[in-house]
Formats: sequence, structure tokens, C-alpha cells
Amino acid sequence: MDIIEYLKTNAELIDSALNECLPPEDEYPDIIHKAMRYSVFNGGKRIRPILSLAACETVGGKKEDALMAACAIELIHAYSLVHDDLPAIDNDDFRRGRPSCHKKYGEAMAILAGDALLTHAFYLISKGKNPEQNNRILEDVSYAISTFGMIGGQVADILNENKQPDAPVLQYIHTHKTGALICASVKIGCILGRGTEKELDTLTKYGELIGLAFQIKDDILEIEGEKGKMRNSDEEKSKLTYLSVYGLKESKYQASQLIHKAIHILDEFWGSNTPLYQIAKFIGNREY
Ligand code: GRG
Repeated sequence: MDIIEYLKTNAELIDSALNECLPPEDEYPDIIHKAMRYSVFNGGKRIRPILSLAACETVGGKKEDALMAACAIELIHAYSLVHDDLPAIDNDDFRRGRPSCHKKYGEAMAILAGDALLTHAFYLISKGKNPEQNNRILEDVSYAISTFGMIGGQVADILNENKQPDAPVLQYIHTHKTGALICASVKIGCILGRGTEKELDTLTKYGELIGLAFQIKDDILEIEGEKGKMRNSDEEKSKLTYLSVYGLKESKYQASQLIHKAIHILDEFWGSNTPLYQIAKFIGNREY
């Protein structure tokens, strides 16, 4: 399987579904709809919704059954980035080489666009065909992005700026801020594909491992990759990252071990015969 081709084809599928499900940009009050679309169609990889589709297919479902919930996950991811870029949080003027939402539309509209993306995500989930599945997904997704998940991780991140490196706190931040939504993306795909409880258990472990690996890799790319070259190094020094605690070599080793374990976990049911296998490898090797 050509993973790059797989990611490209599925990202196109997600983009076309997102285009269908977002409010039109000329709908009154159009500025907010423009800001929402600007923040969603920004060249993102769509790795989270692709994980949902891949998990759904892995347990024998049709990816169309997971498509709307997968879009909801991407809207939540977009909301988190818009709010993360705000002056009160990370104060980033650029996102993927373009002005961040608040730079383009102003702070008030960026706050509201983030809120609107989050709200729209739950609207999409509520429209799923099966009420029982909808409830389960609502529970998993809302927990993953709550103060026990993504927001909790972000709060801990803010509280630990300019503090001494601390491994348990770092682990909490990475598994909550980034890992929780990635893991939920895999879980909801499994639920919508009608996976068994045992499969859900297996894929939850897989999701936790790749979620943490994804953020470690992000920390590495902040220093080594293109992103790193565009960053202000003083800003990076204030952050608690894998590199600030473990250094580059050990961070790379830990990321590769997590990916190795994630791949191994798939063996129980599917071996390498699932796109999730290649996606895990892609996360470990990614350059962007
Ligand atoms: C609720 C006020 C409020 C703010 C929310 C929770 C939060 C702010 C932000 C956390 C989100 C964040 C920046 C997590 C880091 C995760 C990460 C590695 C983001 C980049 O993900 P990619 O590489 O991005 O998938 P693309 O551009 O491909 O979509």
C-alpha cells in the first residue's frame, strides 16, 4: 500500500465532505463563515479524520459511515488551533505559512470562529444515523477534549511555561493536549464500523501510543523540521517539550518505540493488513 497516496485520496474525501457540511461563506453573517472556512481549509494533513476512516474500515465498516464524525473531529482540531494561536495563548501570527485566523479576521472573530467550529462539530455528530452510536461518540469525543483531556493538557502546558523540565508533567501535557483527540479519532471509527469491544480495546491502546508519538514527533519537528526554522527560538525555550526533558536522541528513540508497540498491537487482529499499520509508520517518519 502506498501510504502517501492513501493519505492524499482520503484527505480529498474529507475535504469534499467538509466543504459540504460547513455553512456557505456567503451566508449571513458571512464574516464568521469565512473565518471558519479559512481555518479549516489551510493545508492540514487531515490525519485525525483519516484515522477515523481507517479504524472504521479496519473493523469491517464502510468509511462512509464514519465520514461525518470524522469531519467533526477535524473541526474540533481546527478550533483548537485557532484558539491556540490567539494572543492570550500561543500568540502565533502564522499557521501553516498563512496569517493565523485572528491576524486575518481579528481577535473577536477568531474566538467566535473557534467556538463555532466546536459547536458545529457536535451538531454533525448529533446527525449520525444511529442514536446509540451517536451517544457513545458524543461521550468519547466530549471527554477527550474536556478538562480531563485536551483542555486539561493545554492548561498544564500554560502553567508549566518557563518551569524546570519535569517528566510526569510532560507526559500529562502530551497525552492530554494531543494524544486524547488522536485516540478518540481512532475509537470513534471503530465504534462506527461496529467493532467488537475487544477490537475497541485494542484500537484504544493503538490510539494512545500513536497519539503520544505524534506529539513527540511534533516536538522534534519544531527543532529539526521546516516549522522549526520559522520559529522564534526564545519562544521554544520557554516550553516544556520532549526535547527539553529527554534531549533529541532519546526523544527519537522513545517515539520509535511507541510506534513499534502500536504496530505490534495491531498484530493481534490484523497484522500489517490495515492502513492503521502504515499510518503509524507515517507518524513515526513524518517530516511535516
Ligand atoms: C479552549 C481556549 C481554548 C483553547 C484550546 C486545547 C487547545 C486550545 C489547544 C491544543 C491544540 C494544540 C495546539 C495541540 C498541539 C497538537 C498538534 C501537534 C497540532 C498540529 O497538528 P497537525 O500536525 O496539524 O495534525 P495540521 O496542520 O496537519 O492540521
